[in-house]
Amino acid sequence: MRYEAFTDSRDLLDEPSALRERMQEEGYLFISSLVPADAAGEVYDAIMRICREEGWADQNNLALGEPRLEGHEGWWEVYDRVQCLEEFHALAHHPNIIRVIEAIVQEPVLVHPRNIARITFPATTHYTTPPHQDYPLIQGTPETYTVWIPLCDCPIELGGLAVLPGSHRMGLLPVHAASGPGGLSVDTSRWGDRWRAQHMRAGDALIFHSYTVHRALVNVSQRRLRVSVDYRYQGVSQPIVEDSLRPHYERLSWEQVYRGWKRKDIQYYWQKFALNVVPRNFEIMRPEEYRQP
Ligand SMILES: O=C(O)CCC(=O)C(=O)O
Repeated sequence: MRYEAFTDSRDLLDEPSALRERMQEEGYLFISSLVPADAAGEVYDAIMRICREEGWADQNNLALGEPRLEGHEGWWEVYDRVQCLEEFHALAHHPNIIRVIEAIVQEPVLVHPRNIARITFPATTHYTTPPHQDYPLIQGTPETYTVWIPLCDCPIELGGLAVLPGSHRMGLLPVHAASGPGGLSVDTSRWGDRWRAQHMRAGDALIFHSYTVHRALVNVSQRRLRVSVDYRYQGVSQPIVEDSLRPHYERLSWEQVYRGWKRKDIQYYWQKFALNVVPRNFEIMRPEEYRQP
C-alpha cells in the first residue's frame, strides 16, 4: 500500500500559534529532526546493548530467535532493563519537545513519567498495534499529546506509525477488543485510504492528540527490530490519572528504576506540582462486544 506523506511542520517551529492551529486542524504534527539524531541514537544504542546481552539481537543488531511479543513471556528480561535506562527517560524531557508541547497547551508542560519503549520484531503481523485512540488508555485529559519517535531510521517496511489526519474531530469512538499493544481498536472502515505514513528518521517526531486515530504498520523486514518511544505530555493544570505517574507495566518501583542515575532533576519531578489526580474510568475501555445490551 502507498501512503501520502505527513505534512512537515518543521517550518513552524518559531510560530507557536501556527503549530497550535495545525494541531487543532489536523490532530497531528510531524516534525522532522525534532530531536538530534545523535540523542535518539544514544537511546537506541543503550536499548540494543540490552537486546544483544539478552540474546534478542546479534552483533549487527539483527533479530535472533523467535519474535518476542510485548507483554508476553520472554518480554520482561529486556523491557525491565530498558525501563531503568536513564537516557530513555531523559529524552522525554528534551527542550525541543517541551517547546512544541508548550505551544500547543499554552501553559507549563507536564511530562508524563510513564514512558514507553517499543521493540517490534519482524513476523509479528498478528500483534501489530491496531488502529486506536490513546484517550481510553491514558485518560486524564483529552488534551494529552503523544510524541512518537523512532530511535533508528524507520522506513515503512520496518513498521512505522500511521495516522488519520482530522480523526480527532470525531471525538471519542467506541472500542473493540484487538490483538497488539493496547489491546483495543476502533473501526476505521469509513476512512478508506486516508492513512498517512512515511519513512521516518531517527529523531523525527510524530505528535498527536489523544483522540487522533493511529496504528502501527507491519514490520516486514527480514530481521530488523523497530525501536521507538512513546512519550506523553499535557498542561500541568489538567487532570491526570494516577497510573500515568507510575512506571509502564508497574513491574518496578521508581526507586528501582532510578537506581544509579546521575540526573536528579528528572526523578520524581511531578511531585512538585499540585496535580489534579483523577480516577481511571474503566467503562470507556470496555469493548463494545462485552457491554450489556
Ligand atoms: O509503536 C507502536 O506500535 C504503538 C505506538 C502507539 O500506539 C502510541 O504511541 O500510542
